Amino acid sequence: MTRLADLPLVASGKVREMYDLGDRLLMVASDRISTYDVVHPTPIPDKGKVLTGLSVFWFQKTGQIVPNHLESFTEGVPQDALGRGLVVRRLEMLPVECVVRGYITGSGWKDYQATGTVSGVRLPDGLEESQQLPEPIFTPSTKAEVGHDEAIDFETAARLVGDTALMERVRDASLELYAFAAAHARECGVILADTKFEFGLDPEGTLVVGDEVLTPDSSRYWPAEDFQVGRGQPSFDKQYVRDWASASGWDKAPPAPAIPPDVVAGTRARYVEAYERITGEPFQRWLDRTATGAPA
Ligand code: Q0T
Repeated sequence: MTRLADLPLVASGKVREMYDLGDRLLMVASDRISTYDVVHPTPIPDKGKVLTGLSVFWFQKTGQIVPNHLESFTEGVPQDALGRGLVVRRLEMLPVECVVRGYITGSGWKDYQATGTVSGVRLPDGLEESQQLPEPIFTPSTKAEVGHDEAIDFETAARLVGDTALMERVRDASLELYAFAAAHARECGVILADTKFEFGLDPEGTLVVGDEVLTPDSSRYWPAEDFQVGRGQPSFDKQYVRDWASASGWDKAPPAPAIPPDVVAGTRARYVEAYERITGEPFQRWLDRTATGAPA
């Protein structure tokens, strides 16, 4: 487990950590990877840097749509976190996960098959697995401390947040961010099937996007050239690991198996490909920009 310098740990997740910098926070993405919700003992080299570079790309591209918590990816980032660490503003986080779905897949597909709805949103009859929805839908969920987030309807989310008008702004901001990002991704040959945002309020009460945004860990990205409705889609980033894990006979119960070198290399290449398709820049450029910690 990562333990940076001597910074106090604020929060630790399966694949990243948040540290206390005093008046700011430091988010650090690790190279750890999970499949079927279990973290493998083998890291994917540069995965944390790819996700951090993608998050910065999207924070910069969407900052005019909704303000976000990014302050710096250079100044203030400790040497051993350069490229995978972000200095962010402290927010009062809202206690809901803000999911937007443009396609019906994953838990949304399960819920739709069982009830015809997702998070209380009624969908047309006869949708096929992975089908694009008539329009993107906002499907909030709880923030579970352990285990799986649970889908909730808009009214339940508004009650948790304690302010229906604020929840309407959160929903509208989420849908705007998704529409912008999905259109950009599609031009890059990538389908943004769904994504999850987390929001907070700054000390002035302004609504601000926090967390990581539009990374492969917070989103489902599908290569457009492989898309076929009526079946589950191969994930852009994790499919090598999932295919290998299935063939290995692993029962998906912890502990996850070590990943062999060829699967590690293939998976790293997929992460880098996602970065390069979406940003239009060589991943090496991100490594160079973050090599010294000097202001960009
Ligand atoms: C947070 C205040 O990131 C988390 O866990 C990672 C292991 C969850 N978390 C978010 C916060 C943020 C953000 N992002 C913020 N800007 N201000 N708190 C705390 N925990």
